[in-house]
Formats: sequence, C-alpha cells, structure tokens
Amino acid sequence: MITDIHGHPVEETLKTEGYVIIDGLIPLDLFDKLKEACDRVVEKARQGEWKYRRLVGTQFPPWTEGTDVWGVQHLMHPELNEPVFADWYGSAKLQETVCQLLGTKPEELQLELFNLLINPQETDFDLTWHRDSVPAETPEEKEEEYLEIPHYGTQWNTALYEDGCLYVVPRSHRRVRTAEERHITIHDAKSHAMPNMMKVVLKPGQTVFYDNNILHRAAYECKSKRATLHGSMGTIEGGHHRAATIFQHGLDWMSSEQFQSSLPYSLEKPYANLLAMSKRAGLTKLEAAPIH
Ligand SMILES: O=C(O)CCC(=O)C(=O)O
Ligand SMILES: [Fe+2]
Repeated sequence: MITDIHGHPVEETLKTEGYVIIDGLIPLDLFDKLKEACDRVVEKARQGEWKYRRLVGTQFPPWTEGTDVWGVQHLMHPELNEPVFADWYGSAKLQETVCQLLGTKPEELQLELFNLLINPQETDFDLTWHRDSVPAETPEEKEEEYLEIPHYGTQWNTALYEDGCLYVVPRSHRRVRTAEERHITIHDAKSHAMPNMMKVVLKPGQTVFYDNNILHRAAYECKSKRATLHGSMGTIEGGHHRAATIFQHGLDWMSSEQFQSSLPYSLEKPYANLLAMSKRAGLTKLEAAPIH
C-alpha cells in the first residue's frame, strides 16, 4: 500500500484534503537522468527551438503570445527524443500509486498529459486562483453540477528541485466557493490573502497529487530554479468531460506511429485506452477546444 508523508493511505488523504504529498516516486537511477533531460528541453523551449511551451502572460491553452517560458509541453513527444520521460511516466511505483488513487487496475489506466513546469527567466509570474475545469464566472448552480462530475483521472507535480510555487485551499475541491472565494476568483484572482490558503512545499523528489478542482494558484519566481514534472493519468471510464479536459492540450502528435513505437511496454495499454476515449468522444483528431 502506498502511503503519504504522514503514513496515511494516499487515496484517503486525496479524497478528504484534495491533495496528498508522497515521497519516493522517482527511482534513484532515474533522478539525475530526468534532471539532465529537463535541462536540455528547457534550453530548447527558451531558445524557441521547441514550440510547445507555456508563455508568461497566458494561463491556459493555447499559448501563442509572449517569449518567457513557464512550462514545456509534451515531454514524451518523439521529436524531443528524451526516452527517460516515458520511462518514468510508465514506471511501476508511479503506476501503482495512480491505480491506488483511482481504485483501478494497470490495464485500465489511460495515458494522458506529461509536461514540465519551470521558472521563467525575465519576470515573476502568478497564476490566478482557479479550478482547472470550472471557469471562475460559472454560476453557483452550475458550479455545483460541475463539481459532481467524477474526474476519472488524477494529476500530480513531482519536484526535481525544491518547489514552493503551488498554493491550495485544502478541502475546497468538492464544494462550491464561499462568497469571499467567489469574489476573489473573479475580481482579485491573484490575491495573496485567500482564506485558508496553504503553500505546498515539495522537497526534491516529492510528489503532490491534487484534485484539479481544488482552489489553487501558483507563484512563479524567476530567481529560483524550478523543474517540476506535471502529469496526469486517467481511467477507461473517462467520458466526454475527461476527453475535453485532456484533448484541449492538443495531442494529435500522439497519433503517430513514431510515438506509439517509442513507448515502453507498460504504456502500450494506457495508450490504446487514450485512443479509445477519443473514439468514444467522436473525435477525428486528438484535439479539442479550450475550456477557459
Ligand atoms: O504551477 C503549478 O504548480 C500549477 C499549475 C496549474 O495550476 C495549471 O497548470 O493549471
Ligand atoms: Fe491548475
């Protein structure tokens, strides 16, 4: 059984708190290789050689404006030619953790997003308080409805260097916003005074899984090096809603033979499950419109 840093079963903490911190999901022999691969892809993204990147000034996809980079997208893209990313994304303990969190079996896992969050170079950059799949302006009744939709997936941040960028409001993931939270998310979205906010500090090698509907924001500082692996995996039960969340990131490059043949054995079934989700959603490409 996988437990969190306090010795509790991970799925229980995630369910009650909306986030859970776990040690040791990077095998020791991969740690340095991941750091080196990150340095290379960060350099390519900053040089503009890698065009799939998140740019300062824009929070949600698509990222078309700006030059300073805060994230590198699509780490498993065959053109990046860094197989260590898929090796880790498909590694045994990570898969076991995701299975335990989702209450599912390895053959039912779905391959999804794998990106990198980094420090910008020119200016600090704050993301606004948000829930990933509920826009701030959503009226209360709709918000309640959206929060009931099961995710059929989970997402995580794994820090390669100490990371104190993420702030969350514990236990906010399944209830509608209070009047004050609602006001902040709409009118003062970069507030540093959100009631009950908590800074999530990860030591190198620690992972936080968080419900993507927990109220959260991030503060990106150009002075402290950040290279935090940011991934998600789902289960075969994900429906149209999951498809919209995942495919808004533009994953059509994953339909290539080259990508398929680059995957380790442990990701073959999760990959087939991703393709099956896009078919069920009636998509002809692994792409969908932005949610925000
Ligand atoms: O930078 C982070 O840790 C969080 C990023 C985030 O909230 C997002 O990409 O939606
Ligand atoms: Fe987010």
